[in-house]
Amino acid sequence: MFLHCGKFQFDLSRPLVMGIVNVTPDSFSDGGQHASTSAAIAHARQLIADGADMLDIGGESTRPGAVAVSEQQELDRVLPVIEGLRDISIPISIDTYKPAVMRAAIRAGAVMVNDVNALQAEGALQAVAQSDVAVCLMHKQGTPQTMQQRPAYQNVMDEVTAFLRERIAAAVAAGIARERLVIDPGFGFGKTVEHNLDLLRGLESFRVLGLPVLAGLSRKSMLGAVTGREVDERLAASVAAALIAVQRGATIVRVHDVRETVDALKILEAINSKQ
Ligand code: 8Y4
Repeated sequence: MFLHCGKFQFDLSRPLVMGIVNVTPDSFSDGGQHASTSAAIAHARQLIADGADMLDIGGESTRPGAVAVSEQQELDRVLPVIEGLRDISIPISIDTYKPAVMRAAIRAGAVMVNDVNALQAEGALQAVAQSDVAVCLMHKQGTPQTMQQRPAYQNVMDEVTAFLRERIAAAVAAGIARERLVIDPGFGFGKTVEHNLDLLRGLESFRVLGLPVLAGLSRKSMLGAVTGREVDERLAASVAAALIAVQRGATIVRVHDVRETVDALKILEAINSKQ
């Protein structure tokens, strides 16, 4: 399987590690815009050194309960970071659901849109269709503000699959070639621990949709629920979850801890590429 990402073309016979770069001032307190820009650029360069295959740059927290930021605020956060990374050799994904941010980020060099809203915003399908970038269509139930209040499904696998099927059809109808699409069950987005475990257990079933699967499990609360660990102590659980996801068919894993995840995937690769 291949993924067409602007000027990049990924061979997905080997799993890819997407490193998370957050550009949110709360991580860097009172240093102002410049401080968070340089910190994010430095972090991005470290993730590349650690072996990331791509970077996901986001300027709005989508954690449960997080507050929305304005379009201008988001642009002010992410554009200087994308521009500051012009010299890197790996692709940049922009984590946004806002069409204006998608367009500006693509103009600045992003080659993938990671949309937790699966291009449902007004103008989002068109923003991506009028470019040649890849897009990740993610499932969520509800909005980041309310999604963890009372997640409910008849059958989480079936409902997530049906939603992704519909968004794939919408993207293709808008003129986005299948070669540019990635799908994602959206771990933690309007799901209980049991729903998340069902999705990870059943991840192989998404194969029926015929598209590469991205899994984002890194440090998420389901790992805290299972291990009893706080968010900063979920490294081992995150690496384990990424490895399980890849063994069950994920071809991209979105992670904070790139170095450790790359090492784990090397062991899997070593046993799978038998002599
Ligand atoms: C600690 C740190 C605990 C981070 C929770 C979190 C996904 C995603 C996010 C995902 C795709 C997050 C932007 C949530 N998760 N994009 N984005 N897939 N495609 N929470 O699973 O990392 S943000």
